[in-house]
Amino acid sequence: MMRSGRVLVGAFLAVCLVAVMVGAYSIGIFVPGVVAGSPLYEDLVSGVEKVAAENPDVTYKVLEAGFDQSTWEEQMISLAATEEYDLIVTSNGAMPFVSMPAADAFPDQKFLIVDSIIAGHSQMYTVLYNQVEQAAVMGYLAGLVTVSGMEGATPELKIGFIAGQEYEALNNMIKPGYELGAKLSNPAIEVDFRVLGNWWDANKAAELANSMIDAGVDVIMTVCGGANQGVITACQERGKYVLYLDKDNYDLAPGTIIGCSALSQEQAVYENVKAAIAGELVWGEYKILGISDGYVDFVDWNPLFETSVSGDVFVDMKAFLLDLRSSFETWLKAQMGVPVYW
Ligand code: RBF
Repeated sequence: MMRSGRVLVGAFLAVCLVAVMVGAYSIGIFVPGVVAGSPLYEDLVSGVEKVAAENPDVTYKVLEAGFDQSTWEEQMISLAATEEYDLIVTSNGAMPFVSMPAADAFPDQKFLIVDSIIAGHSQMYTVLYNQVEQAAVMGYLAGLVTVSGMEGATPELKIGFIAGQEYEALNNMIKPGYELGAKLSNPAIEVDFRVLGNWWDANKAAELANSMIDAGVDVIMTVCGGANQGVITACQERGKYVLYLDKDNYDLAPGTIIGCSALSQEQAVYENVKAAIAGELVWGEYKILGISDGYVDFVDWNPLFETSVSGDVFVDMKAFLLDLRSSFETWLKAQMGVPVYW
């Protein structure tokens, strides 16, 4: 009996040792909302999936925390309290603050938080995108479209922007960036900005889009997660145009979605999760990724861009992108070089 007991204990220890040696690694993905329809959350999950597909020792679980933001802090504490996860991965600018009580309660818990920034928290690593650049490219295109002879373009120099809610990155990067790009294209352009108040109500988003279209808006940038669909449908029905942030998603509505400016969130998640597993992330640090790093770009390589805009808009936009990508010393780059957010 004694002997078989020892054998069992020995076998158990051997299994543990193998697990440690091959580096079993467990990841909790905290989605602050729902995955479907929110491009950055889709890429958050697919970035981790990619790591797990390459490395059988990596396991992960997805927690969709839903739209009641007042419950996120508690849900994050519960996730950390399982003490099951080597790493919790999450995404959006509020998450460093939402995660702080969980970090305080569980000092060994590490967090990789993308689309956000915080400096000097010893349990967190953050990755921020330069969304001034991302939105400025969209504003420039919106400006070209609204003065163009494209079928849906109105005589008014009004462009639109609908956001799910107001938050720091929106007010300090995305909105000023969009305005900067639009004014660069034509100083007389006005931005009609509306806030939906949530990330899911597609009907209300359609109502907002329709009221903007009634006021002469012909092109709308939408940042509303699952509610983007309402903006897309309204613009489809009225022959107007949509600019889609964060992902190459022309396919959702060819001819209506006429511009996408993407963040390489899947790649950023993939790389930084791998770095965390390898013990290479320096906790407390952050990085900011922009056009020159290859993590922010306008998707002009999808053929649907060329077929969705008029010839002159296409040529102007191509020239603008060439300038932006090749010369970091241009006026625009100088304007965007020191965004106010950090
Ligand atoms: N973006 C989405 O697409 N879907 C969401 O549900 C969503 N929820 C957010 C909640 C908070 C508190 C904050 C600060 C941002 C949220 N965003 C959401 C916006 C997202 O982080 C990012 O700014 C936009 O996708 C534009 O790149």
